[in-house]
Amino acid sequence: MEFVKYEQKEKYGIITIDRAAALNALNSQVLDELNAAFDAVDLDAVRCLILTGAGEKSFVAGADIGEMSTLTKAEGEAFGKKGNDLFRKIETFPIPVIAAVNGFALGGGCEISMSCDIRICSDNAMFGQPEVGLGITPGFGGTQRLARLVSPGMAKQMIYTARNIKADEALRIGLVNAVYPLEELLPAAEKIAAGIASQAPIAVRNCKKAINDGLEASMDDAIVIEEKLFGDCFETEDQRAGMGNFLKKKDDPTKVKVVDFKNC
Ligand code: CO8
Repeated sequence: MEFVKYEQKEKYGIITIDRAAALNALNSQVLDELNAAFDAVDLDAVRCLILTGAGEKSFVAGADIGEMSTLTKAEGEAFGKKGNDLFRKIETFPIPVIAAVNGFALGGGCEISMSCDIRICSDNAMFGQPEVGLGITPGFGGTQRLARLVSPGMAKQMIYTARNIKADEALRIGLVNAVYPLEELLPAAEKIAAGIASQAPIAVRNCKKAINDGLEASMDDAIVIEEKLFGDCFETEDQRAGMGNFLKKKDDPTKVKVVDFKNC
């Protein structure tokens, strides 16, 4: 692949968008390569993914404006669908995906980060949905995910004004979980990924599915979704081993595991 790199590190993998000449902007080729990279992940070995951008300036500076500039209505819809299909694949990917946002996350860049389970960023990160300034709407899910992740009012202000926000503001409104100096961002993402990968993998997958599916359902239906996925865990070795270890005091139950987001 030309613009997407993949590295597997023990039980987690790192997908890097590497199109430095255009600040990692998403053209059709990048979207196709990302799609292929997710399809190629060995889900028997890998329990968590990190998505990041190459370089020190930009995570993803948006969809490729040059490519979009000549699209017809039908082509615009098709391009939107290409991005949306990929982002939905990321959102519903069986294992957690952490966005390590290392700089600009504008337009499609903010949108792809929002399709990930967890967002952390560097202190030079900048988030925004500048589309209305270009005469378009956010087309890769931004109108939907931003309103759900922060609040409709904050999403509307960001989208209608096309103003970008810095890392500290993204943290304040809950768009990211933590902010790090740039050089500490990837190590922090790897620490989180390794921490997730050390947990019972089927339980983690079931949690992702329960949270995602439940958020799209009524509370009555959502708790049934949770009950089913909870019940499924009782057919796993991990449940027997995990509870057995506790009962045999193999895992010191007095060891309280409390951390803040930045250090977990
Ligand atoms: N598309 C294409 N090329 C880009 C993009 C982009 N989004 N962003 C940056 N580049 C290119 C620049 O053209 C430039 O290339 P070159 O060196 O050949 O001139 C190179 O990257 C470096 O960029 P700058 O020189 O502009 O770097 P600066 O540090 O001065 O500025 C910015 C950085 C502020 C990020 C600036 O590049 C910028 O404003 N970029 C555009 C940001 C933007 O508006 N993004 C949103 C795009 S729209 C979108 O994402 C819609 C998603 C939904 C699509 C649905 C379709 C139906």
